[in-house]
Amino acid sequence: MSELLIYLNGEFVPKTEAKVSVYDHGFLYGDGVFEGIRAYNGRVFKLKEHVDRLYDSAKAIAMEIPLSKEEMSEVILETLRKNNLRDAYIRPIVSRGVGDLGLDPRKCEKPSVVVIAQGWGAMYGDLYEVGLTGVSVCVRRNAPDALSPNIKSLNYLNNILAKIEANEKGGDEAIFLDQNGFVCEGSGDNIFIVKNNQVLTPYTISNLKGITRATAIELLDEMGYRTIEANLGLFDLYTADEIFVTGTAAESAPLTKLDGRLIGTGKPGPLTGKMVEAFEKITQNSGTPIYK
Ligand code: PXG
Repeated sequence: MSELLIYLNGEFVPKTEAKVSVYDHGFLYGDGVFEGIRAYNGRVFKLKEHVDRLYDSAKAIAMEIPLSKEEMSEVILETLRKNNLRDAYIRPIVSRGVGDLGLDPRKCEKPSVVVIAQGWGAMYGDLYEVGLTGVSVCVRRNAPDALSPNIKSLNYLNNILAKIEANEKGGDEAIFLDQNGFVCEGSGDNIFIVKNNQVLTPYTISNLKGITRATAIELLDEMGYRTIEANLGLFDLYTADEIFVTGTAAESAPLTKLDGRLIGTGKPGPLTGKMVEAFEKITQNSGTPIYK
């Protein structure tokens, strides 16, 4: 098999040659933004939404991406075509660019733009049937007035610390709380609970405005469930009938155990099952075609 081609600042280069400078502020400071996108069955799922969020993240860190949104979308599609991909994980990355050792972003002349696309299957494998084990972690989510969790920034240390803690405690996914003890999200996904036939999810002040979250809310709407945004505590999670998480990587996945408690029956619940099915259907049957 020939080497994967990566888009790097206007060119397609083989994976082993796709390199950025050690003076890039993405490397030095985590100064940049990224997206995680999936392609299913020859189509890119929610391409516009992901490109819009990439530009919103850039706006929030006062960085101007040197491509229009249309150009960025075309680069994403072209990266898939160059690698003959139909089912893929796509990672656009825009960093502040090459500067000097000082923090000042004014020293960085032009943002670096990278798009990686590679083949990818389900993240959690057979855990979709069994359900994930969650662990609420001690490390708190970045406060919105420190580093907004709405920014999909290259600085994912907060999430990585949560992941380390979850791994240490034998969980599949970390559940973040904020300084007030309200539930925020997972390390890479949003969270929903079902209780007495009502669906609830945290407000997005303390988490990423997930595109899968928005899709889930639409799908639930079509099933006759109006999702309520609320402040949720661990008590609400422990006593929920069902919990599921949503994300580009995780898709929609049941969470059946949390901090040693079984959630509901301890098996993926009926509404979660319907969500997993509906999500699979929409990803297989919608999106921007990669090939003409
Ligand atoms: N919260 C956080 C912190 C995320 O990083 C989501 C929620 C879900 O958002 P979307 O728009 O994808 O529904 C994310 C996105 C990984 C990985 O390797 C995770 C994400 C993206 C890319 C890779 O686990 N999560």
